[in-house]
Amino acid sequence: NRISKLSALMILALSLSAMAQNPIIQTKFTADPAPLVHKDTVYLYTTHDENNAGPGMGKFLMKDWLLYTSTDMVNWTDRGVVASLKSFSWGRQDNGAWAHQCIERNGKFYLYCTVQGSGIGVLVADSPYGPFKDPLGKKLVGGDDIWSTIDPSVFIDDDGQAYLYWGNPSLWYVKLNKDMISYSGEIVKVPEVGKAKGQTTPDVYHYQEGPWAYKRNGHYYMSYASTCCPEGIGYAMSNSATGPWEYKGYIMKPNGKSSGNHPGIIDYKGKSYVFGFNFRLNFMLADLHHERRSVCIEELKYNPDGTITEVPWWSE
Ligand code: FUB
Repeated sequence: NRISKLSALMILALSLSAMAQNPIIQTKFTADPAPLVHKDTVYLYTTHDENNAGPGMGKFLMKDWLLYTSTDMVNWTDRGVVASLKSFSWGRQDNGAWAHQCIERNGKFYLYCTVQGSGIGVLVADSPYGPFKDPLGKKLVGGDDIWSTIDPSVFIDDDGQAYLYWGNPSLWYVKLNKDMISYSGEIVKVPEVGKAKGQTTPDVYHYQEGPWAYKRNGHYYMSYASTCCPEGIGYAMSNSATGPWEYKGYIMKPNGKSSGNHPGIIDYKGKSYVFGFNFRLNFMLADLHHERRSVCIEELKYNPDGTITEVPWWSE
């Protein structure tokens, strides 16, 4: 009887540990996951919520960007800080290292970063580990509406045209030149991403922030954090990188206990994954401070028509 109790406990422990994958990083607070698949490795760039902000320090305290790598989506190696506010001489230095994305082109790695309140900049490196340097010495985008110039996402289409998307509460894009550090043409405001067909008023599906643009099997996808708060992850599809975008549904519905979300989506070794974040570590640590977040992953399934099967809130 004692043996069967022990085996029951062991089975429980094993199933708990199998479920205890999220959050995938438990030694630092991380958010805004931007995974990059390069050769056989997933390079996961994250923002970094510092945990020493006391009351009155504001919601976010974010000064640098971190890198983790994995070759099995289970074990993540901490590669440390890859860039910080100090990487940009033109931006504020005290706080505001918000969402980012790294993309590879012709052997160079381009890390697009939000310096919140200052604009979006780009850093370049010869390796995904860095060192990342600012080739421009000035912001790449960010005009009068500087407070909404956040959350860059970059996508390179099959014809070689690259697009930079960003924005809160509207989605914007511009065509990047082949050098990836300059652009041509107008900056375009994308009309109404995330309305269901025929719908005339915004609702919880609606685009809020955190775009993640990609192409898969001929379909263009725009995933994003849906209307704040709490935020879920919504997505729209199109026949082109410039839209029009048709709202398709939730990838993940919002959860009342959390406020934010921010998608990053990849295919890796025959499976698809959505990254985002939850607040579990923060809750476990007695709610240290509101914006102390932790990156999570769930497997994603596509239907034959390219639509995505909704996944439940991050398993813990
Ligand atoms: O992490 C700071 C900001 O919170 C991001 O830029 C937004 O997408 C939201 O996740």
